[in-house]
Amino acid sequence: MYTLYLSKGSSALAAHILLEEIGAPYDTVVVSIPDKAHLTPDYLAINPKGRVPALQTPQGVLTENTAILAYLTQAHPEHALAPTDTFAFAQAQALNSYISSTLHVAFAHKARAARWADDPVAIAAMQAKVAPNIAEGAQFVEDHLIKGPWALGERYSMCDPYLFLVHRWMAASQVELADYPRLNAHNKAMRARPAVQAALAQHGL
Ligand SMILES: N[C@@H](CCC(=O)N[C@@H](CS)C(=O)NCC(=O)O)C(=O)O
Repeated sequence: MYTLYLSKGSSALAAHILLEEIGAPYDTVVVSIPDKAHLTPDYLAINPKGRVPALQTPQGVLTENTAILAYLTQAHPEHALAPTDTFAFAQAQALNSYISSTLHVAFAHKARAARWADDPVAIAAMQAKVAPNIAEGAQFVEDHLIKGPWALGERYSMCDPYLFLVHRWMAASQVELADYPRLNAHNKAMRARPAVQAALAQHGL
């Protein structure tokens, strides 16, 4: 049994989709970021980083989307959610790492710019860079990383739920979506999957 700690609409959606795809028993605990529930002592006892997602597994708590996605994949090998070849697996990790360390961080400057500066002028300047930085990262994904129809090619993988978030960040940053046909096709294919629909419904999306 897994427990996924999530805030609705957050990046926890990626792990949530993967849990639905796998079909393993899980429950969820809503840790509402707007209500600052991620900063309460109860939640900090689970994830001292004060971030979501966190996944309670039979072996302990895991944090970081990249780690959770890879863990669920390897804990349920029967679903073949990642390549078994060492180099191909590393390539999958490279895509997820790019989403985590470049695109998610670029998007975080929208709501969390105060993490990097106190000066309101600097904060506004960083927020103005969100759309161009997301657009640039998405263009890199479009041109180099997404193989199509799924992130890694013909087979659905642990990268797809995470890539799904990129489209959400693009839309939320007013990036011109029409410029990204492969990401748009991926988004459409994702939305047709029952697991994605089930997870989105639980986030009220
Ligand atoms: N690198 C982390 C980032 C986690 C993260 O920042 N999550 C956001 C929600 S999408 C959060 O918890 N934000 C609360 C905050 O920044 O205080 C991961 O991929 O899991």
